[in-house]
Amino acid sequence: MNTSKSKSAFEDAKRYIPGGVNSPVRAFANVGMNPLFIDKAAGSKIYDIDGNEYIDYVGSWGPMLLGHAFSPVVEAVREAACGSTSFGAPCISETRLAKCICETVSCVDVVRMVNSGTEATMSAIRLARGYTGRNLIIKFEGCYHGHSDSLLIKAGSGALTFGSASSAGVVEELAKYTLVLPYNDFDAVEDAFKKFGEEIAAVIIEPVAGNMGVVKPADGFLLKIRELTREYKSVFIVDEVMTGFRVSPSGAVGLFGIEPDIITFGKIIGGGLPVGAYGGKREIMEFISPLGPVYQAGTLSGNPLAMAAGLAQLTYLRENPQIYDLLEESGAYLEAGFNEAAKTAGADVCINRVGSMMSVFFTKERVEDFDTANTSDTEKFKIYFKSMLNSGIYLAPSQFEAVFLSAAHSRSDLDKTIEAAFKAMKAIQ
Ligand code: KE4
Repeated sequence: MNTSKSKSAFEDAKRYIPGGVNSPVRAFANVGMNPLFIDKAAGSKIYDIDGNEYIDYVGSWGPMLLGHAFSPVVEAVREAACGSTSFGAPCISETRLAKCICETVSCVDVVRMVNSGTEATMSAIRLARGYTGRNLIIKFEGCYHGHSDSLLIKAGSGALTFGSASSAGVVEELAKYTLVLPYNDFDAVEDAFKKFGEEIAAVIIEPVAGNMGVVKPADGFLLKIRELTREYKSVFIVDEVMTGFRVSPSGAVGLFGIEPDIITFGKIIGGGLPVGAYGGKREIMEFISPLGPVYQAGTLSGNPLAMAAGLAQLTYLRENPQIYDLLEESGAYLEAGFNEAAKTAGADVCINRVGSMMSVFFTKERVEDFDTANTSDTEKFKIYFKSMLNSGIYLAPSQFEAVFLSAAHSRSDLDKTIEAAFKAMKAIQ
């Protein structure tokens, strides 16, 4: 694969952009390679500036559920752009997208648009603290909720000890208000509420983790959190930035039958344009300005182009619910093919999948939390990643991310991907 143009583009980018990228994971550091610079994409395919074609399983990290350059989305953006790109004033498309979300996700009475998943979760945390008058929040190890200070926190030294900053620049005094618990650990959550319950403003969780690789919630784990947050009057925040409108028509809350107080959204609801959102019970959401005392704002929140793109994508999904059956079929087909490839090569893998999001871990263990995810052999992942890329398969450049399928991935795309997996699994042995 000739990638010389990408190589020089990366050198050029590094002259003007820190690390040459606008988001760290894109730098391909986790796989020890230079990143590919992308020229264009259509359907399930992505093309780098050297003209190489790949089957894309990053899908812009989730938004491209219907594939790249999906024409209803492109047309909607094109039409909106002709009426200016931003007003900084209310427009009907904001109401239309909000209505679509509220009608599709029953536990959302009202929803506020922002510009990223980070803004959505940051605002939800502030709202929960303002609504309860409490300071403590609980998150789970391995879950990523964007880069706001209260959420860039790693687990404390011992069980039930408060977190410490996982990034430079996060004030340690703030980190102490975040408790980081093991994902799927019922006892840890119960102990935390027994010890701190009256002080806990909120629990935030990825209902299907995608940022330690894909890890499913243990049966009853989300409901246990719902019970405890209700008992102690804490706010239950479910972060559906990745899973929303992906793992079912009404996301993970629909799939698992849970009723959180607040849900955060992103990615798919923007159709590839910058959109985040947080919504939930009216009683809580009305604490947000201009109605209530919790301030939150944004120059480009509800941007007409982003609203048009999100509305086009969500409308198509609502009108074509059979897409979710297709995504499940494709996901199951890919999972079976990868397991067959690993078995044939004698490679130890754990494959976790929920619908159209999947991860391959190179370990004998069942991956059920951050610790078991970290038993994966990341050197083997690098070899697997490079082999797949050389076969024309574009995966997320990190063990701790997910493969994202779209409705545009054809059976022949999947067969080509599985064939590449047979080669990659042999390469790691
Ligand atoms: P953004 O601020 O990146 O739009 O969203 C943050 C976020 C919040 N919650 C969840 C569950 C998320 O997965 C994310 C962002 N996801 C990563 C991919 N694992 C974005 C990729 C990147 O950082 O470049």
